[in-house]
Amino acid sequence: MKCWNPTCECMSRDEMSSLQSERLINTVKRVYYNVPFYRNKMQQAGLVPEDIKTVEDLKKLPFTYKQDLRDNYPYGLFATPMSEIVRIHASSGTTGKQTVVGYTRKDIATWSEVMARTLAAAGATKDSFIQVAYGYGLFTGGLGVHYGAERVGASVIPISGGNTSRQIQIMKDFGTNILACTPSYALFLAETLDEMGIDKNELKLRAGVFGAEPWSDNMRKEIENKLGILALDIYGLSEVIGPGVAYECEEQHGMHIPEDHFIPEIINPKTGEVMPPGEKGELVFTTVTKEGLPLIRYRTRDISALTYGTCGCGRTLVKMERVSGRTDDMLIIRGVNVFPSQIESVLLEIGETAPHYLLIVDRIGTLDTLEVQVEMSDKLFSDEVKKLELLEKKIKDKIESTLGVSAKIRLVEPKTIARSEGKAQRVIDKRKL
Ligand code: DLL
Repeated sequence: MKCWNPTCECMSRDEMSSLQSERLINTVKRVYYNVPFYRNKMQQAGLVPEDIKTVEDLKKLPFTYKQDLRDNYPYGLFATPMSEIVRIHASSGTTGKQTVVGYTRKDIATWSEVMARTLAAAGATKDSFIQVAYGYGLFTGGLGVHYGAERVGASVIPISGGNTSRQIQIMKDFGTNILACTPSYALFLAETLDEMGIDKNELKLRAGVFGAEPWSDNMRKEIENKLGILALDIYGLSEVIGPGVAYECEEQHGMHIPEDHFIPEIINPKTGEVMPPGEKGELVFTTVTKEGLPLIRYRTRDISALTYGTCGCGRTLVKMERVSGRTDDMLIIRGVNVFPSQIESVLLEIGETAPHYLLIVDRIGTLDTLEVQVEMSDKLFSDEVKKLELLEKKIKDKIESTLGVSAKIRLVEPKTIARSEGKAQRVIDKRKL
């Protein structure tokens, strides 16, 4: 599969560092003189723009948090006059105010460029048909992929999320080659395909770019088998730009970050210290080309690790490993750290249930409880009780041995766990109520 922009995706480390340094110096100047919030923070840290001379100096700069965006709601961190802003998006999040982000015309061009790289890595060309089933609207998924697909010159099918049987009909009739949606929705589409009695070979689907929520390699295999495609992980967040912050290539081993635009770091979330390559920690981004909302050392709360080197695909861009969870969606159950994605991985590895699950965490007295509800497949549903009990025990034992936490397993009837058309909700934590 072709690189969209070999000059930027395959440059040497030295070339990349000098490009990053030059762009970082400009960004720091821009935010210092245009955004009072950044100026104040730098002054408090005793820094002036001239202190930032190379990308190595990045670690001197203070972090920016989601809360800072909320405190400056809606436009307080924008670095250009509103007359330069041509698009506004927002991400809802579970608590507090929306996070509002703005793009200048050049930012939209940057976004289209990084999304074109993402889609080209999935095999998109001007001959492709790309079905965009991410939501259109304030969410960045739909329009982000849309603009990238147009930049590639593909034929875009802007269907947005929902209306699942129509999605399948269109996929079949319009000859969709690349599907873009959340991995949970991809699975739901696969299930519906089956129900509609359409064989995957009747479709022209070749690849999917799935992201916006955590998923596991086992889930990938499930989607690939059911849809007969190459399933690629794509990552992004509205604050940084939207989708396009990292993308997998055909190697399926980590996501390339277009670091000529977004410089990543991995830090220890407790101490803020920068961690060496390969170690897991919190992902932090600094944007070096954005105009509307430049971000300095933005704490994503996503957990990942970075690896440098030349990839099998030829790209030299740093890779981030699959997001294993968020510093804030980690459940602590009786003192054990549990990420929903770890449980998903166990369920799919056993592979005897449907890939739909819900975690219910509660506290009885002082004791945390974890219930894992998992859907039976139709075949399993008709099995005898004894067999089901054995399966429950098998799941329970496997979760206990892999995660070190005991859980109650409840096999529930097929199709009883709510399906999502966007980001799936997998955890109900009753302890907070
Ligand atoms: O979800 C942007 C996006 C749209 C990415 C479409 C990929 C595809 P937000 O709504 O701001 O933006 O949510 C960002 O979603 O901090 C992660 O916690 C999570 N996330 C996004 N992609 C992945 C992924 C979009 N591939 C938040 N794996 C991020 C795991 C992901 N988590």
